[in-house]
Amino acid sequence: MADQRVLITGSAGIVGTLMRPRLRKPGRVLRLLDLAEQAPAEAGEAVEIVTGSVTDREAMAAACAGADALIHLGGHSRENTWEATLDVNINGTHTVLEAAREAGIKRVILASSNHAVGFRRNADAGAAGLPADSSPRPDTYYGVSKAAIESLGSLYASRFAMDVIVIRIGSCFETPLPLGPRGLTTWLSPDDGARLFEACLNAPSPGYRLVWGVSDNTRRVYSLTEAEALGYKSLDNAEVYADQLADKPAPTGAAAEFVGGPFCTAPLGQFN
Ligand code: 15L
Repeated sequence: MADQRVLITGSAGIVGTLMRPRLRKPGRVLRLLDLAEQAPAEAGEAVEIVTGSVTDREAMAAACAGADALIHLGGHSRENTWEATLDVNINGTHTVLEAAREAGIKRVILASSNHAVGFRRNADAGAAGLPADSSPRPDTYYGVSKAAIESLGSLYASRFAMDVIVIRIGSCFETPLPLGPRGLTTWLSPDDGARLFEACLNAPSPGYRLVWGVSDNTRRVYSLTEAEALGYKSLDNAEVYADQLADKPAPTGAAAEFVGGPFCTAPLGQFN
């Protein structure tokens, strides 16, 4: 049987770098696209390194050719100017989806963020957690761009019968420690991240889905029901780091009230 070829955009970014070693497996080739320089293939590592931008139609058409699935992580991952956010995150995702559609890629996974709903209240989460399809309440231009790509994904799934799974990622880092106490709520461990991407790649005929990307943290405020319906099972819990964060100041004010934390008060349109 031919290898499964998975195109990952933004593969040199934080999440992409964490996923590269975790998503490799026999019978799979990872095609890694980024503007930034990437580590060359290790001995025996089935990767194709592509340098290109998600805003470049020709580069995206070439990158999508022959791919079976797409994981779109590319784009600005924090607040930026409106122009840059529009160009790279929203127009870039449109370019990526168009290229995927034209190339006949049927399975697309889009990286959204908790900041699409950053102004939802932690206190409204309830026992099950905030539903994954809570309507957008963005906290930044960045959050607006994530809400927009969720809509684009829905549109492409409905119009073109593509399977599009959008993941509202909490905070995917090696550990929650750099994030401070909020990380005990929002952390998606890299291993859980890989488990979730695998579930998204393998779920039979999911159509359009919106799920949270978070570990089964004791303090989580996001529902896992929707991701679990795809076959995801979290095996990690940020609480094991709680002692190491005990003397760090807890968020206050809006950063404590809303799920977007410090993004809710970050100056709009300013790179930070
Ligand atoms: C995000 O969407 C960012 O890309 C990431 O850098 C983190 O800041 C994360 O949200 C978060 O909320 O911690």
